[in-house]
Amino acid sequence: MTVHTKNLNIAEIVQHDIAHHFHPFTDHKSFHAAGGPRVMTQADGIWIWDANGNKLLDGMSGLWCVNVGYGRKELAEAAYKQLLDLPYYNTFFKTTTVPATELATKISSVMPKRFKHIFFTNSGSESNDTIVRFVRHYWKLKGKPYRQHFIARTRGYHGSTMVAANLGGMQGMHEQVGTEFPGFHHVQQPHWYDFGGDKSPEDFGLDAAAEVEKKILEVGPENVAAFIGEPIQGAGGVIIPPTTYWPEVQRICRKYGVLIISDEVICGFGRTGNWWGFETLGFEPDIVPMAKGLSSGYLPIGAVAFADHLVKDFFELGGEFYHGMTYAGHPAACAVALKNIEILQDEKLVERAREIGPYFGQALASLRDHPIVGETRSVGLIAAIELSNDKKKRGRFKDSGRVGAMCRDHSFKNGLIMRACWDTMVLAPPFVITKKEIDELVRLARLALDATYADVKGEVVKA
Ligand code: PXG
Repeated sequence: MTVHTKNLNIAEIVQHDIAHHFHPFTDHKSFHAAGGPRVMTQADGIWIWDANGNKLLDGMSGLWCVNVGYGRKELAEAAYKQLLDLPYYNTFFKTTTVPATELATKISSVMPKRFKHIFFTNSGSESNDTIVRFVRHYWKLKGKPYRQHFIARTRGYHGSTMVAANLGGMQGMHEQVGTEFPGFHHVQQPHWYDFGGDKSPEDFGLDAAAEVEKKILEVGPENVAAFIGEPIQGAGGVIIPPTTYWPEVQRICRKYGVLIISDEVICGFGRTGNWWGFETLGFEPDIVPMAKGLSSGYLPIGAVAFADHLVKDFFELGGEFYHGMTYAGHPAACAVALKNIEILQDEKLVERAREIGPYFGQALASLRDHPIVGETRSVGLIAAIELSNDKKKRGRFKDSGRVGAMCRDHSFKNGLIMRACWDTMVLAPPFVITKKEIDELVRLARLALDATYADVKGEVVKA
């Protein structure tokens, strides 16, 4: 791969960025004090280059999205062709475009049969906003206007619009917004490592599910509209629930007539080794928001799949749904997403994520002997490494997030992009990663752990 950065004035770009660019999820004071951004310029497969020519292994597929890997010409060509044919038309007023209709059909074809109708959005956040609007209206149509409350989990992430942030269980986000919206409730995340104590993971999974029932009873079953969860929490720290959790949550929701929303923005399109995280975790949702892997991040697009039993009544009784975004079903984004799904199918990349998953898991497990690694866990190609000051007791370093950030920075410096969720290091590499590249990823991760250990040695309890 030729890296063509010769004509870039990097110092000027950095200067302009500091002067004009307001970044998302960024503390600008410390960001600017540390010299501003690292400028990314090119990528291929699982590798990404910055403007200084440094080559990094992207262990995060961008932001959990570039599942088919970088440098896919077919995706660029699909966008180019569509932009020439018809760059834009809406899908509001009894019109459609070929890619929008074909993509709805394609998504439906890779889902369980009951999901025949797809609503398009531009992001995961918008998908979850769409769902709240749909569900609240749906229950009114069904003569149950009190069913307006949503139950979600702590450290769940469902996006950053106001409604999505309220569905999410990120305390920092709630505090900045001020008070939470009424009608959004949270129960504890099914995180055995931190909260399981002496219980077996299976028993803990049942107890965590029981929290959902407790909350339903507290809010009043007649008031609860839906339960939302990521099959595996992503931004919350790759929380893989015990196998007992989701089937029990499903049993409880069915008992009280509560709809189940499986947020597949990260897990969808093969990340866990099946097309959908709910298949891996063993439950059957009514509503499925998706984004990220839908287009492998090449263009922004999101969608929501609704099960037939909901759509039937909604279409029959609902009249006009007063909701939609200008770019929903954007033809170029749809053309790219369509091609992306074809690539997943033609190259059997979902099967690949499933087959290479155990190798990835074993390679990461080799890090368990490290003095600051408390646990490694993975499913398919999504994984976590827990940093611990006391391996035996599953202890945590003080000032949650401090040591994780150190490890992330060391990792970046050494050539591996690994993300820190507090003191949990997380990984979600592109599905095209090879065994040899997995070995390299783990070698680089160990270097980052070693460098972190050197910084915090004095805080670590000897095993
Ligand atoms: N649901 C889930 C499960 C997500 O992970 C969203 C919804 C929202 O999608 P949009 O497209 O609106 O961003 C997400 C997004 C992180 C991080 O730091 C994760 C996400 C977004 C930004 C940062 O890990 N996930």
